[in-house]
Amino acid sequence: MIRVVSRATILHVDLDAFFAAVEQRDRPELRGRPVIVGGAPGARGVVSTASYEARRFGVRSAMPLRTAAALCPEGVFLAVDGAKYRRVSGEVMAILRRFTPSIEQASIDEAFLDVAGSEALFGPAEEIARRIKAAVRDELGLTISVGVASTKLVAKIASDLRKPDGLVTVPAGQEAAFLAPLPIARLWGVGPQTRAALTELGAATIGDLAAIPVDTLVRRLGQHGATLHERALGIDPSPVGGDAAARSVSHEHTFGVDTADPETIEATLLALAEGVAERLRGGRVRASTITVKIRDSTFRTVTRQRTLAAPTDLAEPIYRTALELARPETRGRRIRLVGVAASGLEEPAQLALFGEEDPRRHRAAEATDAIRHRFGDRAVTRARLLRAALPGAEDRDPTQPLERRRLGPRPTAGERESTQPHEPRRAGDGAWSRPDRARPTGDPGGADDGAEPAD
Ligand code: TTP
Ligand code: MG
Ligand code: MG
Repeated sequence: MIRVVSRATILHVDLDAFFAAVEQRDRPELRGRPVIVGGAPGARGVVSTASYEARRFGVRSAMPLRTAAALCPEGVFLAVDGAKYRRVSGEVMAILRRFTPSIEQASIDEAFLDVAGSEALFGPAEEIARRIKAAVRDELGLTISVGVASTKLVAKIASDLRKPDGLVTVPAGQEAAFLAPLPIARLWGVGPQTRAALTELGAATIGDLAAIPVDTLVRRLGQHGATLHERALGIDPSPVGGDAAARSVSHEHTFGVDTADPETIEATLLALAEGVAERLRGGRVRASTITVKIRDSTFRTVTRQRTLAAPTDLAEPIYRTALELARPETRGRRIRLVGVAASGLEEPAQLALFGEEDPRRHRAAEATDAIRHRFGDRAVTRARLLRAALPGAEDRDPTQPLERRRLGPRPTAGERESTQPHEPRRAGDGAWSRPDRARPTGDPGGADDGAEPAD
C-alpha cells in the first residue's frame, strides 16, 4: 500500500478530570480528596465527572450518583456549575489559539490543533505540546493531557493513554505499531455491536484487527469494515477544523420521576427540539440528521436516527422527526431520559443547494431567539410546555454549551439500537452518544445498519 507519511503535527488536548479539577483548583481544601461532580449523593441523575482520587473507588462519568455514593461514601459531591466550566473552557481555548489558528474544539474540554505552520515559531510539535501544558498549568492552574501524532485519530488515542498530565508522541510512520497492542474499543467506530462482530472474528486488539483481511471485514461489516481496517493502521483523513457535517448539537433531559405519560414525553421532546433548533440557528447551521435517545427505567438505552429530506434549523421538523422515532420506543415503558440531537450540520454556503424553507417562519423563529436571549428561556414557550413545567434550555444540559463537538465519523447512518449499559467513556465527548456524520443526501434513510450502535 502506498501512502504519504505526513509529519506528526496534530495535537489532541484534553483537560484532566475537567469539572472536578476546576472545583479542586478553586477550593484548595478539596485537593487530594475524592470529588464527584454531578449533584447530591442521594439525587437522581448521574456523575458528570470524578477527580482521579474518586476514580480509585470505581466512580465514573455517567454512573448514577447513588451508585457513586455507595462506592465512595467519603466523596465530596458537588453540583454542576456549567457556566463556570464554559468560562474556563473558553480560557483554555484562548491559550491554545496563541499557538495556532488551526484549531477545532471537540468538546467542552478538548481540542485538536494542527501546528504544522507554527513549528518555525515555537519549535517542533512536541515542544509546542510542552509549552501548552506549561501555559495552562501556570495561567489556569489546570493539567491537560496531550497526544501528538500525524492524524486526529491517533492523537486522540495518545492523549488518553497517560492521563493525567500526560504527553504521548507517536512519530509519523509508527501509528500502526503504536495502536497494535491497544484494545479495539479504543478506535472510533467500535461500539458494542461492532466489537462483538470483531471478537467473533478473533480480534481483541487493534493489531489483531489490522491483520484481518479487508475482504473479510467488508463481508462481515460492510463499508464500515474497510474504514475500520484503515483506522486500525492509524489512517484518518479528517483534517483539523473539518467539516460541519461531523459536528452535532444535542439536548437531553432526565425526568425527576420516570414517566410513561405520552403527554409529558412529547412535551419534553418539543422542548428539547426547540433548544436544539435555537442552537442551530445561533450557530448559523442547519442539520440533516436527527437522533433521539431514550433511556427507560431499567437503563435500557436506545438511539434512533433519521436523515431529513432537507436540512433544517426549525423546531417543528426536528420535533416531528424526534416524535416519530421516539414513539415506538416509549410506548408502554417508564422513561427515565430523553434526548434529541441534530447532526449532519451544513453551513449556509451549502444550504443554497437545498430549497429554502418558508422565510417567514425563520424570521419568527429568530425573533423568538432574540426574546429568549433578552428575557431568559422561559419567556417564550408553548402552552403545553407551561403545563409540563419543564426546565429552561440552559438548565437542561449544562455540560453542553453551544460548542461544536467533534464526533467520531461513522460510515453509514440509519436507525439503530444501542446496547446497555450506556458507555460514555469510550465516546469521551460528553454524556451523550455520538450521532453520526451525515449521510450524503439521497442515501435512503431509516435502514438499520446493525453494525454500529450509538452508545
Ligand atoms: P472528559 O474529558 O471525558 O472527562 P474528564 O475531563 O472529566 O476526565 P479525563 O481526565 O478522563 O479527561 O469530559 C470532560 C467533561 O465533560 C467532564 O469533566 C464532565 C463532562 N462530562 C459529563 O458531564 N458527562 C460524561 O459522561 C462525560 C464523559 C463528561
Ligand atoms: Mg477531559
Ligand atoms: Mg474530553
